[in-house]
Amino acid sequence: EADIRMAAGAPERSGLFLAYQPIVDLRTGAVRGLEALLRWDHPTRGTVTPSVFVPVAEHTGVIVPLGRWVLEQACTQLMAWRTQWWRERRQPDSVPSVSVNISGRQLAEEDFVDEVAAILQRTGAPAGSITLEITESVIMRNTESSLRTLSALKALGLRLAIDDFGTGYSSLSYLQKFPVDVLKIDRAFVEGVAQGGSDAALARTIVTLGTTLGLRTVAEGVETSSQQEALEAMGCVDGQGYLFSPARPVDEITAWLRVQT
Ligand code: G
Ligand code: G
Ligand code: MN
Ligand code: NA
Repeated sequence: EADIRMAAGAPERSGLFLAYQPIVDLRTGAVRGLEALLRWDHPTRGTVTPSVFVPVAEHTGVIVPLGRWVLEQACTQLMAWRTQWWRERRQPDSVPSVSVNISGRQLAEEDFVDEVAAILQRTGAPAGSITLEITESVIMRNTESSLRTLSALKALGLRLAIDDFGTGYSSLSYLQKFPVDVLKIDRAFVEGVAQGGSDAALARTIVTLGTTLGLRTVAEGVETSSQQEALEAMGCVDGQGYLFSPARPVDEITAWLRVQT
């Protein structure tokens, strides 16, 4: 706990960095986006996974400054790619959009929307190329204030995704009210999607719901081509998972992007 508290105060010097996992078109493999995921090369404990330190950062509240740093890093990286792509091929817009995970603690901060606006302004990142991922359970925890905050973020031009969809007891009438663009189908449903049982039925229901509401659906945790084919057959357009690529550090993902875009 003391470790993450210290690290959040000086993220770069403490070995925290962002890795990026591609989100691709399930049919063509074309890159649709990149999800920024925190990694921590701990000086003595090796690589610590975010499923260990993110909950601690949330519990202690240091996720607020840390999350701000993550967003600024991701926006800065997006601009670095756009500059590179402009120099090399005059096509900054072919750089895919970047997704950033936002924790409930950040969303609940009174000045969250102002902070996001300030980061966009400082980095020059186009709002339309940034997607904020918020879990379904966080959104549903306080629907009225979520609705207000999400609407303000939407007004800045950001894209919004509901993360881990299907696990957080959404009321469908609320879903229609929220100004979201993307539903991310939780990995738990993707796992059994090729077996045709209840996972498949639930995944199909989410895709249909997304289509009905005019939202994109992204399947998370796609590991096999039979999952990919089953999802495609359901009408799910985008996917993300080890089948395509794990999250990779900037240098590696930049090399990968050069080939893919
Ligand atoms: O990358 P990995 O699968 O190990 O991520 C584990 C968990 O940590 C996931 O739930 C992911 O959403 C979360 N996570 C990773 N990076 C961030 C981040 O920058 N901010 C927040 N709030 N959560 C993150
Ligand atoms: O909770 P969130 O969806 O933001 O986090 C994504 C998490 O899923 C990260 O920890 C990432 O490393 C992990 N992940 C990404 N692709 C796969 C996959 O194909 N299989 C599994 N098991 N995990 C994955
Ligand atoms: Mn996510
Ligand atoms: Na998720």
